[in-house]
Amino acid sequence: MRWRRGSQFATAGMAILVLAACGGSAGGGGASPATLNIAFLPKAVNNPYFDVAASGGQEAATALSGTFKQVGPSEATGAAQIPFIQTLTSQNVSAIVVSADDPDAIAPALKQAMQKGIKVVGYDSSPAKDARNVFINQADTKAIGVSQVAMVCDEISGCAGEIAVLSATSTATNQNAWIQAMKDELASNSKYSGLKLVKVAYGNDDPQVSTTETQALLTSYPNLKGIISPTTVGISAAAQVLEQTGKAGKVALTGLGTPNLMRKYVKDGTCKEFALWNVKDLGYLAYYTAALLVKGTIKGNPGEKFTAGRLGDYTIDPNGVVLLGPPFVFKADNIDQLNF
Ligand code: RAM
Repeated sequence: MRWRRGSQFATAGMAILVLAACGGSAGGGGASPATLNIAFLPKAVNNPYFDVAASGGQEAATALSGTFKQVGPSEATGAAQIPFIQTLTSQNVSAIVVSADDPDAIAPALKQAMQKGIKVVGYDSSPAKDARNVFINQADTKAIGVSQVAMVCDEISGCAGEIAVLSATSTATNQNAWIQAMKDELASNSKYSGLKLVKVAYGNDDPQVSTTETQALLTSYPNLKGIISPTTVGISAAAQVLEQTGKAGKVALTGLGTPNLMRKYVKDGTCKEFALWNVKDLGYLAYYTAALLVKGTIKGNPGEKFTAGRLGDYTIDPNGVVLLGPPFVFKADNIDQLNF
């Protein structure tokens, strides 16, 4: 397998480059100039995906002699994230690294934090553009949409018939952008003229709701040929439903998942392939970028270049976005090499 950038796999044995005391003024709340007091606020804390990202944040914190903590709701909604943003703001953390459940709902609270001098970095799912300094995008949005459609097509005999999407919450910035990219690809690429997207269902990144929604898809669309679930919670719940209802192998399943949650289903053929990125590196890059903002080494302006430790060099794009790298496809022949 190949990750474009350094990963826990590709860089085994590589030296970690520690960014030594960067110059520049300190940013960040009431923290003392040297303090990197950075908090991660994921969509929800009971989602293993965010624990993997947190391990990368912790790694970067150790490399930079900063502190790391993760707080967040157990339900993936913008409303549930707001009090956490307010508490972190009153605690004067130096930066908040947030995956938005709802880009607009959390924007006012994030803007209040920014007014206090707290740096805001989006990761995984971006807050509104004016409510963050930088967004760390895990992979190119279009590339994700295109690859999701290509995988479901590969797995459906003749690449024809009804397909559905099982998403996370209806307000998730990342899933909504990926679904739009899938729709664009389905509409514009004649290769997929036989595929018909009949429903976008929302499992809310909740295993139980995702299970119920998958069951409802199978009942409402008895001719369904494939499901794309671009969420680690949704795809694993859908796999379980397909297996339990005897639909494994009959209804194709692909999407975005973690190898540990999907290993069993890849091995038994319920899901032949799915994609994801290096989640630990996403957390590492998000922490690192937040730290450089706090130190004043970067301002978050388009065109700025910086080095993020063991991951190397990045540039902030015109939309204030930093791209981690391309998605990676997991299959039976590589899934045992990956453990997260
Ligand atoms: C879930 C979350 C997260 C998304 C992954 C693929 O864990 O919705 O935001 O990036 O799936």
